[in-house]
Amino acid sequence: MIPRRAMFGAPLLIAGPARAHSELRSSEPANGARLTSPPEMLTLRFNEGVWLTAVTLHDEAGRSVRLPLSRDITPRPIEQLAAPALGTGAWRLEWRAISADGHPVRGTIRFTIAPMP
Ligand SMILES: [Cu+2]
Repeated sequence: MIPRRAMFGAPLLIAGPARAHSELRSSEPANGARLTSPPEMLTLRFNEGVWLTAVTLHDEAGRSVRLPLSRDITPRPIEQLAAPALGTGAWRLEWRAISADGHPVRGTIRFTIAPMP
């Protein structure tokens, strides 16, 4: 005889997350990078195909620019975007995507542009 509690708990186990959210594996610029010249491209590499929904760059003064994204609906593990002209200083790239499991995921990459003294 299966205890009543075990039977009750079983569906919860089955309904639990079958897989984890998609993750950002690496980026260029990398988080924490110090660049001596502005990047021409911004690259995000995920562990699996995702639907990128927003990429925004924020400068130290609070200004931000939202990058245009591909209208292609194919999920992609690697996204390469042309960078707008970025000045020196600290930048924060915020990205949002729909994970392969259908859930929203987001992250932040910080980098600094500082020409060689
Ligand atoms: Cu999820």
